[in-house]
Amino acid sequence: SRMDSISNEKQNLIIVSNRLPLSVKRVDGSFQSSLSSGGLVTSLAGLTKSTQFQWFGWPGLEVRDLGDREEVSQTLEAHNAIPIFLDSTLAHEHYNGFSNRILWPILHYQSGVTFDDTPWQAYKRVNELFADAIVDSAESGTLIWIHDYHLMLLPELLRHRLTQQGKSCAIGFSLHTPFPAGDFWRNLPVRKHLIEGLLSSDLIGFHTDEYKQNFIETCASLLNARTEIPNQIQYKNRLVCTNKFIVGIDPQKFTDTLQMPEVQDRIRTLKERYKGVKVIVGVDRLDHIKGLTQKLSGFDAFLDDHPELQNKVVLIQVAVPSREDVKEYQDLERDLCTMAGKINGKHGTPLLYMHRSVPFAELTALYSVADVCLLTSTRDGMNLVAFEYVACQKERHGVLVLSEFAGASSFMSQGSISFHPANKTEMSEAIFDAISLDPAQRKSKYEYLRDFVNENTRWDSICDGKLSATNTRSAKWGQDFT
Ligand code: ADQ
Repeated sequence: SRMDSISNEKQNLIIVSNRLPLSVKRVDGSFQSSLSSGGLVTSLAGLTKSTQFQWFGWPGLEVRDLGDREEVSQTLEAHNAIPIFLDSTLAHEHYNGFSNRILWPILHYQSGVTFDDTPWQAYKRVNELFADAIVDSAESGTLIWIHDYHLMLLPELLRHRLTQQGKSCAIGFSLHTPFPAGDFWRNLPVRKHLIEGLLSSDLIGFHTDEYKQNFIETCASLLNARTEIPNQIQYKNRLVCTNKFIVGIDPQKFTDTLQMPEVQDRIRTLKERYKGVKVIVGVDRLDHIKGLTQKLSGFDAFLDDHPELQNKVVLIQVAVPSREDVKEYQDLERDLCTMAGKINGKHGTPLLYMHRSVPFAELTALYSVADVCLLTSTRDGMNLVAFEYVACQKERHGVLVLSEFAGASSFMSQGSISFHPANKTEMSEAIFDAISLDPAQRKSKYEYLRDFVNENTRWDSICDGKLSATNTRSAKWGQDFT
């Protein structure tokens, strides 16, 4: 029956990420869940439309009482989400201590990271707890798709447990960050453990060829793995495939939202407010890698270079709060506030700096009225905001000004204006070029980007292929699971 086939499908795919796509909150003694935000959730949102799966992850809060845990599990069950409970100290050390303060900066080429054993032990422990929680739900043939840098040891820990239980499962791993080049990875004292952890996967996916190649070279130099066959790594009798998979968005979700009457109203209001003014938009999690201090300096330089444009340009910057428990992120927020104040004091008030999340409808309205989208990442796995801006520019043909260090730049540079984020003169020129492009040039750039965004939606091709990997091995991702 249909129900049978759905529940069979459900058995076939397990997705794992540190955080569940739903955040759970305690409200008046009971539990409520809501959709989390961020790149990973956006990138997998499309899956929920087409595919049945179970999603394992941390629910985002500490739940000690067994009865409460049962209640949280039931709340999440309706969304196929399965919570892995962690006590708050352990979760904090794993997430903030190791993942965000040590691993994240190294993956993004930031130097000056201090290693500490306590968070490392927590990282290992959390990966073990994830493996323990998942192994019993998997059956032979289940495809297990693990996401991101918080869980790099999980493929090995899970493989070990599965083998002990006599289960044979394909394990895929997707990294959502860059993987650094050369010997940068050596900055991490536990560099070998993490690479070995990953190499129990059958397939490791990266956003770009560059990250993939960096990883393969690190496996060769650090572990003496054999890498002469392109895209393959042979290590300890295992054959691991690697590939590039373009993570995209669901552009339809944006075009549909733009049609909503309240969004149209909002667009009219914004157009009225910024009549005769060029609107530049930026939307970023408040994170060092997004190059927000560089963005504000570059904008400041641009205003210095073009006094004739005073009151004719505005930068609307949404800085979405992120990792607020980490000191480096608190410091960055303070610096940005100071810079924003100085720019507004010096040049009239050309900068609208918002340190908050904005509702989705407001986000699409902003994208839609902006003449330019300015993204200044110093390093960035992909950057989905670039895709989202394009999805909202059907009428205006606005210009994407995109740092050459965003992964997206390796696909979108032809349709955008690229620049080096550390060079504020270059950034100033890029902004000026963007607002000066004539309609024909804008149209041709826009069409290039539109086609790219529409052709690479939500990993659909991967997901379809992935599912069939256990059955027909016919599609793209299926072929990669050999
Ligand atoms: P992020 O660093 O979070 O993702 P990005 O790819 O730009 O960066 O995705 C951010 C997402 O958050 C976008 O989809 C955006 O719409 C959403 N968002 C922004 N503001 C929001 C708000 N106010 N409320 C809700 N959602 C909001 C990481 C990597 C990236 C990589 C992605 C996907 O750092 O490089 O592209 O994962 O792999």
